[in-house]
Amino acid sequence: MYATVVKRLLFLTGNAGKLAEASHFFEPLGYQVEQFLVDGEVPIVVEPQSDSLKDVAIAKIEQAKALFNKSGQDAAIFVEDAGLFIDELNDFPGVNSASVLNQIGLSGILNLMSETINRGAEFRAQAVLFTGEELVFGEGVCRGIITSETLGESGFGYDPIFSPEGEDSGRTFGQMDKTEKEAFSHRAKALESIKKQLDLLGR
Ligand code: ITT
Repeated sequence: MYATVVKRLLFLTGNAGKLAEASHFFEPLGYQVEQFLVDGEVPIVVEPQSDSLKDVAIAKIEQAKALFNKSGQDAAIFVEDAGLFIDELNDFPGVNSASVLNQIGLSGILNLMSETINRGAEFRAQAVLFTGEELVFGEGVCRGIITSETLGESGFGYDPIFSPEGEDSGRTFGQMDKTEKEAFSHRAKALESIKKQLDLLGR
């Protein structure tokens, strides 16, 4: 009998919500997800000015690889870039979702949309995993609507104002637990795609 090998996955992120969702997804599949730290701190990562989540994610994984070489541990490394793209606001806040949330908050988004009838929007996620030999990319999109008020306190970020398509009772991500959100989310789709490719690679 061989012992089950637990694979370590180091996630370079400063976002505790993203880390918790990646752990929730990967741990039942035999991965141990840890935050990527250097000297006990989340390293500072420079994000390029770009309209492309993929360009930002590639810049992050390159920086993670450089830091990882120095740390010399045996693990896969992982990054993810995500954002909320609102139809009537020409995809705002998009790649700037983190800074916009800091600056105007959920109430700022709701105010911008107070007269807006078309409430369509989507979350997009671009994940990249470095196995130690190859880069594996996964993308996910989740369509939905921006609600007219904040609903729920679960999740993080924009979750209380986003209700995914196919959620018949109109609940937001903020009103769901992790398993429920995973059934719809952009992140779960991106991670699912990565997992399938790792299986094909025999990793
Ligand atoms: P990193 O350190 O991983 O870059 P971040 O918070 O900067 O963390 P992103 O740039 O990927 O992460 O996220 C952009 C913003 O979109 C940020 O404010 C998130 O809170 C928000 N966001 C991303 N995924 C979300 C989700 O599933 N639900 C709600 N908000 C989300």
